[in-house]
Amino acid sequence: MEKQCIKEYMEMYSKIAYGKNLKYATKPEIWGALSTALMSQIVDKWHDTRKAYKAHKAAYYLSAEYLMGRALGNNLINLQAYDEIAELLKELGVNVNEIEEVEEDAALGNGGLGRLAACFMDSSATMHLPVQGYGLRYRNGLFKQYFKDGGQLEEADEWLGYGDPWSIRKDDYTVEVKFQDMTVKAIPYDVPIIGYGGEIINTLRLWQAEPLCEFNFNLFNNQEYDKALEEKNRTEDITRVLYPNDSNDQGKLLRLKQQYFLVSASMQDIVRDFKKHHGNVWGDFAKWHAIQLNDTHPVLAIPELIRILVDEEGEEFDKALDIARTTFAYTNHTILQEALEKWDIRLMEILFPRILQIIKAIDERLQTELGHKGYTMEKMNPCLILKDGKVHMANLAIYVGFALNGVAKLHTEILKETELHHWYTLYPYKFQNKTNGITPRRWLVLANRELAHLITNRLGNESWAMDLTKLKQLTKYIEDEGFLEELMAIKHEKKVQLAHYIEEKEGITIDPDSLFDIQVKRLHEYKRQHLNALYILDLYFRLKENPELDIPKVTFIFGAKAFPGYYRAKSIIRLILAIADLINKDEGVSKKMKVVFVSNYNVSYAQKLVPAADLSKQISTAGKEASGTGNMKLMLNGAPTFGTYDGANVEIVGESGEENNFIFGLRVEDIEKLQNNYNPRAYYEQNPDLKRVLDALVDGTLNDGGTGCFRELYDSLLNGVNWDRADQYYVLADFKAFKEEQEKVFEAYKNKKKWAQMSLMNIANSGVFSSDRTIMQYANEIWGINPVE
Ligand code: 9GP
Repeated sequence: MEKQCIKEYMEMYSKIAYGKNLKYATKPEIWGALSTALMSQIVDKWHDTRKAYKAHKAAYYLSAEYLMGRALGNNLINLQAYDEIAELLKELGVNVNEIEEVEEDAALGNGGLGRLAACFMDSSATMHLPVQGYGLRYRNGLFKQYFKDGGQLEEADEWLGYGDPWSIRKDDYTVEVKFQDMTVKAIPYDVPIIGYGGEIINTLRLWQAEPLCEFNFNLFNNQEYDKALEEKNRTEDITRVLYPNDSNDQGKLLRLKQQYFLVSASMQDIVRDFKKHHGNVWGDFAKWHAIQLNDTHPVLAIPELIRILVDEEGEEFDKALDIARTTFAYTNHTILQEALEKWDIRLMEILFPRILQIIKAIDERLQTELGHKGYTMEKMNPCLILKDGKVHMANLAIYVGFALNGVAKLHTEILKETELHHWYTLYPYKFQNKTNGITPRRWLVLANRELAHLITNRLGNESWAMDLTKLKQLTKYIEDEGFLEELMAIKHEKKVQLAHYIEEKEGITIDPDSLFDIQVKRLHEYKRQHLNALYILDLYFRLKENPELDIPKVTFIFGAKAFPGYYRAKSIIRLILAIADLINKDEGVSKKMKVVFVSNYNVSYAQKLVPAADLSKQISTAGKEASGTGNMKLMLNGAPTFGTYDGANVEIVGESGEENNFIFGLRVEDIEKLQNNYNPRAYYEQNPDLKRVLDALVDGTLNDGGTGCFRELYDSLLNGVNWDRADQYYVLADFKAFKEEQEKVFEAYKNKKKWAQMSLMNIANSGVFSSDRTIMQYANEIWGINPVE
């Protein structure tokens, strides 16, 4: 990277874009100028990458979510120019961290699924794989979270406030997307995905919805101003936010519109590109393209491709279906019914009747095939795409797709043996496992530069960042006191940095010498943040009774967004905030423990939290967490897992050893046995500590701001609410085991050397959880694509 060149570009850009000399530029302006300068440096390589890919089969990743986080720091790492640019900024009188901090996160996702997509983009480029991402450019992301009067509130995320130097609008690749009642433009914004080393630059293409016509001139002239802009607003709503509230038909229609908008634009783009390079030899389509459907959100791509082939290219329906059957593969990321989408047939009829017609034709083929196999209607039922007035998206993906994968070994087993057993008996060869992974560049090289330096020093070079299994070599330091001390000094430094940030952002003082016990992830009952909260409350009561209780000083840290319409998730946030308030204000107890719920948890916050964690809390109900990826990030940064035998925790423990983690609670098979006669009230009655904390929800100990939501939560655990069974996620059943395991944590933490060794064993054995490994498995075992030189 030519430092001088970058500087000159920044000076010029500052004059053109901001009308001022660079030395007067504000921090956001410096960020804009630097980012644009870097873009100018990569454009040729980006172009070369595209050219090199033309002769190869490519994979396309279709996803409603990409949780990218900030671009600048990560791109500097991948360009291996971080230190150089830091120096340049120093010459300009600013610190690189301050410039990184002004960037808003591109939070175009909700949780693990979206962050996985982002890690896959990074790994594809790093492994030189021809993979292109397709997604939506939500102008206002998901939402920003803040706390007021003890609860979560949401506001629009204006992440584009300082502009978007990290994408290029490509008007010449615009396509039109047609709905029954309107036609809109899909404008691509291309985001460069810089592979580590900077040689390969892949593309993430994000579509933005825009109207065919800015406003209706005649209506405006007639002074009907709102009406004149109606079409524009209706169009822009399509890519305004991720997961708009779908509690009524209007909301459902908007979500469906979003999904079709994404897939129609992407399929038109792929077909256009295919025709340009291969003419209309449709029989070759799957030789050149594999399309991965990330969960059910992009499954409409299947009928859309068929529609294009039949209606626009004149292919026969069965031929088009065959092409689809060799092109699409589907990843399942959850077994929770709420996330396995089923859309009302009547809504599809309103928006795109032709697509519905195609889905019906596919369903007929399915029924015929099953009929030939001797299936009765009853046996067919679980596989049907159309039933009960709904379109079952996962069934469509599984029937047409040539492969379907789960995201951790346990999850894939559950799919085969239980959730999708009916499909497994039909097509066992379609089922695969691809255990998730995370990119070591963002989650170690960037987020924990101190630890990355230590590793590079000891291993002799940086090649571990491209082959994470090399971390295994660190096990040779297991008895090396000097190394262990250095490791713990880095952990302490990261805790100091986090403590400063939390002080500044949340106004809460925490002690870096305390044990940082961290649970960060989406808020959901199955993830059981409330189990952690109930334990903390129990510890509070015990400390009140006995201030001398022999535990190390501890800070419990949470970070999570609750979906705006998910009432009980919001109650759990309120509960944790109330517990934090009670404890942090208690002069005596707060000397021993504190509780912090950080606001607006996002990728950038995670980059600060993950390296500072002493303990990684992964306590989902066994069988419910498909994989988890936060667990891998925390492991890579040296935090032992405190978790249930669920998702990828199983594999984490398998790699680093049970003795280096804290595993507790019911396993899948225990829950299977328990489920038919589970009586949470028995646990409540037999365990006085559990009774005490649950009673605290309703006896006035905790303030729920007059909402009544703690009572509702209490009822959900003990009595069941509406038609739901009491304590569906076995919180009460696991409380005792949780508590016993946490005691073991406190005991282990007292032995500093032992703890450092546990931490080291986690780092050293995390290599398999690199998303480079995962993406190579997708490439080899599903897509049939190869790295390109
Ligand atoms: O809940 C899963 C999480 O366990 C997994 O790690 C992640 C990536 O595979 O996907 C999450 N699923 C969703 O966000 C929705 O299906």
